[in-house]
Amino acid sequence: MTEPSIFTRILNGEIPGEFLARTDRVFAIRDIDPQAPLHVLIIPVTEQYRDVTELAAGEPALLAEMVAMAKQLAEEHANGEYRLIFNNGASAGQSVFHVHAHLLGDIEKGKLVGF
Ligand code: DGP
Repeated sequence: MTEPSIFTRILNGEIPGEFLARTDRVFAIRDIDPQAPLHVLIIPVTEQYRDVTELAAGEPALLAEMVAMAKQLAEEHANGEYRLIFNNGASAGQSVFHVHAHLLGDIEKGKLVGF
C-alpha cells in the first residue's frame, strides 16, 4: 500500500492544517507557504487522481466542485476575483501528487509572475 499523501494526513488530523471549507468530497486548507494574501489549496478527498488531467478525464463533476469551492472562498476571504493554478508534473512545480488547485486571491498589482 502507498503512504497517504500529506493532504490526506492533514484531513485525518495527523498533521495540523487550517481548514477554510470542507464537504464530503472536497476540502480547502491554507497553503503553508503563501504566495498571495489569500493562498488556499482546494483538494478532493479522494487521492486517486494525481493531477488535473486525470481528474478531468475521470470525474469532471468533482473538478467542477473544486472550482465552485474556489469561487465561494474567493468571495468569503478576498475580493471575489481569483487565480486557480494546477501544477502538473515535477518540472511544472508539482510536489504533491494528490491533485490540488492553488487558489490565489487579493493579489497585489504586478505580482502575478513567479508562481
Ligand atoms: P504543488 O507544489 O503544486 O504540489 O503544491 C504543494 C503545496 O502544498 C505547496 O504550495 C506547499 C503545500 N504544502 C506542503 N506541505 C504542506 C503542509 O504540511 N501543510 C500545508 N498547509 N501546506 C503544505
